Amino acid sequence: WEWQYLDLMRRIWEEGDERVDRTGVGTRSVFGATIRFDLAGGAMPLLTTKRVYWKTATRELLWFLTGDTNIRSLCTQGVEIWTDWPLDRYRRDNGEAIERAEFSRRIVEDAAFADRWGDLGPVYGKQWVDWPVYEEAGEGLYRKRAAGVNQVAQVIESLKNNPGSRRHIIEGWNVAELDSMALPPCHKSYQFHVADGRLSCALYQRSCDLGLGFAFNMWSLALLTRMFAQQCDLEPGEAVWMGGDVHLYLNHAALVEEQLSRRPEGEARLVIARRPDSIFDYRIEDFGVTGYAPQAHIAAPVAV
Ligand code: THF
Repeated sequence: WEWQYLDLMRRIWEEGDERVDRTGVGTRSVFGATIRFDLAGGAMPLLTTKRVYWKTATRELLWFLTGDTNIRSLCTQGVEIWTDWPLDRYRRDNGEAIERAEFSRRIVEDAAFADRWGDLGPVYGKQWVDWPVYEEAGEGLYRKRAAGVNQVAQVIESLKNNPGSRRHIIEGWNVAELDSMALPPCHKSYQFHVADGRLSCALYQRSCDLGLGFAFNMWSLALLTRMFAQQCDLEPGEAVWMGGDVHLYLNHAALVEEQLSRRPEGEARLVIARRPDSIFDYRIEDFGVTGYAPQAHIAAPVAV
């Protein structure tokens, strides 16, 4: 499967449309791409042409499932993949040249500071488990209902009770709240599908950083599918990834060259140590990977 990724990378680097993107870094991009992976037998789409920190990606996914949108619990676990956005805002608002490590340390040590500066707005976690609902409050007024919609719990229920449905969807793109998010969702829409006792999931990702984010996004798609399958007593089927604007940042040239010179080798498998009571009860210790012997990590900067 990894050749699908490497071929897409080469095509974008050689033929992609070059533009100055939102971040000012510049990208080459193509529009519309699909990558498929068969999850049968515990196989996982973990890139072998560079080391991917799957535990970091897993911690991020578990964080989404808690509904949390503050980076504090990530920073506490040493996960810094979301730190740059709050950091950027803090620097802009305060005109202060604080170091990233110092900012992260304050987020961890000072709860009030984290409340004020660590929140990303109503991003993935909030929309997944608490999508806001409004109810009439009389005199033409509306108020937010105390509990929103838990899309994750609803999809688990619909998979159990009505597996043949074509509506098993978890949506992150809440149009009315996009403006209050640090970043509008990239992996915005997940659709599950049951056929022949197997659970598949398709992700539509409107925008994909192929050099950096994709490895995480593909892993999380597969992991989420495995967790859903376990909870619904189904066998894992396929993970189908669909990208809209799929791009390579121009400052990832060294990564692209190095990765395209490597060849995939081996296949990772996921072991889930127990069957938690619900989709919300997984812990990082529940997951193990076997057969993963990747080539060296390739560092690359993230565009904010
Ligand atoms: N913005 C951009 N420009 N790229 C992205 O991939 C991205 N995301 C999330 C939101 N905005 C994005 C953030 N997710 C890394 C991984 C995932 C991220 C952000 C950054 C990253 O730096 N990964 C490194 C090191 C990881 C580590 O140190 O643990 C890597 O080599 O994988 C995509 O959803």
